[in-house]
Amino acid sequence: MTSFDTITPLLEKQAIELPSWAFGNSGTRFKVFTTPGTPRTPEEKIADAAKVHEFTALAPKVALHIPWDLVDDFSALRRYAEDHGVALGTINSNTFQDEDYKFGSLTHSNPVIRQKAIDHHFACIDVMHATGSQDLKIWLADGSNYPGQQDIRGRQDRLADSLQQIYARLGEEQRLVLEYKFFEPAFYHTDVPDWGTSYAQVAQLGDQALVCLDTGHHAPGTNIEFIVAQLLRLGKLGSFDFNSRFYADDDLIVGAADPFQLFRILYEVVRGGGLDDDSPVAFMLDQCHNVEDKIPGQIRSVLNVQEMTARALLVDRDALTTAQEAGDVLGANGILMDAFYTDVRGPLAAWRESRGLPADPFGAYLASGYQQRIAEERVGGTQASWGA
Ligand code: LRH
Ligand code: MN
Ligand code: MN
Repeated sequence: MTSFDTITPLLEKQAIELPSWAFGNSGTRFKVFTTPGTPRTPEEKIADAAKVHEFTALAPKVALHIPWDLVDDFSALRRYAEDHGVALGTINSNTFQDEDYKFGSLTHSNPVIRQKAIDHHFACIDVMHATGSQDLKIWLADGSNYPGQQDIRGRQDRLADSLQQIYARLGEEQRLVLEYKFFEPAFYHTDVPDWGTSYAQVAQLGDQALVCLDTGHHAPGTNIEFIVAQLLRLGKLGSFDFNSRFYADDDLIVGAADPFQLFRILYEVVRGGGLDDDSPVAFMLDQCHNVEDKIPGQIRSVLNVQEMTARALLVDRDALTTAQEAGDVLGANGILMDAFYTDVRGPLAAWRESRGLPADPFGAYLASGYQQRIAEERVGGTQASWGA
């Protein structure tokens, strides 16, 4: 197996973007439980995200959701983030909480409503210029509930036109990433339900348009690592929204439900050059912490990604290729499983200490007193999303 020392230069460069909404209260349509110390402003969310980076050195960027993180002065928010040791990352648009979008946004048949949705994305691009963000992430709730309710073909055409207009507004360094999700909130058809549709739409736009893969957005049993391999092969994997699921879009801690799946995904990332310096892939979390404390939840998440990345990097790829080409079925499988079963927690802890970080970032955070301080200081936290 590859030795741990040889993989640390790659691990050192690992960067995982945190979603601002992971720090707010969230829940299901049944109840949003509150957590003491929950941020009340975008600034407080950023301050909490910065703590995750301080203890792990893994999370140098914070993604924003507009309008959840709307502020008067995004340049000032950028400076605030930088003062806290982090940068602002992906700007996520939101066309799913406005009455006007009941029957769609970028796909809507009413030109006034469709223009409103396009204009929202123009406003997001303006925000990106102020925040220094690279990516505009678009996820659409657009779809229908009943066969015959909508012209699904016409909606694809309008989507293509809307995306074209948004794409034309991007700056040279900016990118559009189109996220797909197979269902919810629409239950019959969704306008961007799968990687193929996202790929077909972004391929028409140009090099600055790529696919976003949210690990929670597939039907049960989907071979997600195959999609990762294919999109990397096509040069169109722009970003990940990491989380884990047992049933639907559960938004649980990445690596919690199925660590082996996370390993397999990260192996294909490594295999496909997704960790290389010139890789287009941005790694992001998209999670909600409904019942657990949010900052420790995010720390656990980035550590899970780091651990599985380390294991994926430990795969002896030369030996694997030899076994694969020799038709050695069990030998090849054994080589992959050897890396998966390697406990990297000890070497990772020692390596962290050698870089001046806590060996146990999770424990160090809990002992730091920050959680108690914010619980005392902050009263009346905000809700992260659409949970109520
Ligand atoms: C949709 C989604 C998308 C949204 C986020 C809050 O399910 O994954 O990325 O922006 O949740
Ligand atoms: Mn997502
Ligand atoms: Mn989702």
